[in-house]
Amino acid sequence: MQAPVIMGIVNVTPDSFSDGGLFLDADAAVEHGRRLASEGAAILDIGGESTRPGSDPVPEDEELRRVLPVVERLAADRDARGALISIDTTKSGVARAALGAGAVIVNDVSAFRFDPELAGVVAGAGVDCCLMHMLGEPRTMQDDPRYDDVVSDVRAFLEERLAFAVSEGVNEGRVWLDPGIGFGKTVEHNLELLRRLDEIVAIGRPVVIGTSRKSFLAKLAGGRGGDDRVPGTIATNVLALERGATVFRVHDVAQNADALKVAAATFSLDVGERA
Ligand code: PMM
Repeated sequence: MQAPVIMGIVNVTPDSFSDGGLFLDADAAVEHGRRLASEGAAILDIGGESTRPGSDPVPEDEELRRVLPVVERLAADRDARGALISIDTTKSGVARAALGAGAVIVNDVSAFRFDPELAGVVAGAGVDCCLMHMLGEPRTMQDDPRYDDVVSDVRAFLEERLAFAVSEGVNEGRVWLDPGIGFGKTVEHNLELLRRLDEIVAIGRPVVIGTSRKSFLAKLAGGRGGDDRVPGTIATNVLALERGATVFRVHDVAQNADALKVAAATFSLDVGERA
């Protein structure tokens, strides 16, 4: 088990499901990213295309317009604040520009399926990447998702995408894997993936987990939205840590960082400075 790494979410979108529209303005997004870094995010994940169920793709020039100024300014802060910049995109053009502006991680929710050239961009830059499982595409992924066995199917998918990345020249040691909570999954599928996350960890690469404020938490806890989903998010993250997850993608950095520090200390993981 490894010490938890917090990835803070900076969505520069009008329509992401929990914070869409809040940080569309570059100044607001930069300020938000700075706050998340000061609260303990080691990574800031900057995205300009919503992947909420039913959403349509965003044209590349619009995505670039949204994210590039934010990447540039938050990457320039890096020495002072220590947060690494991750670009959340499925497009090679956006990734290339973001890497040029100081990003050092590519987070691709399509795992190099939507734009296979993205693998070559990651390989050429020698950066880390996160490959996530999604059933199909955002527009249709929640239309009656089915699996033979969700954990085995997601594991086989991630192994296949890891092999593809390596075949395109990506160093295997640079690849992180993510089961894609909420991406073409019922509540029961999400819970099964969390319950048996050790089977995804067993692939041997760091596992990223993104449950933050997702709708299955509200379905389980009584239907509330937004910040009210933080306790449910924390419950899933502590369990995911126990099952071997390494990177926790969250909106609410301070609360999740506190919970994960306590959980990690209980598991005797090195969580850095202890007062
Ligand atoms: N979830 C969203 C977007 N990007 N990336 C990874 N690696 N894992 C996720 O679970 C994930 C992601 C959707 O959530 P958001 O709209 O709150 O960003």
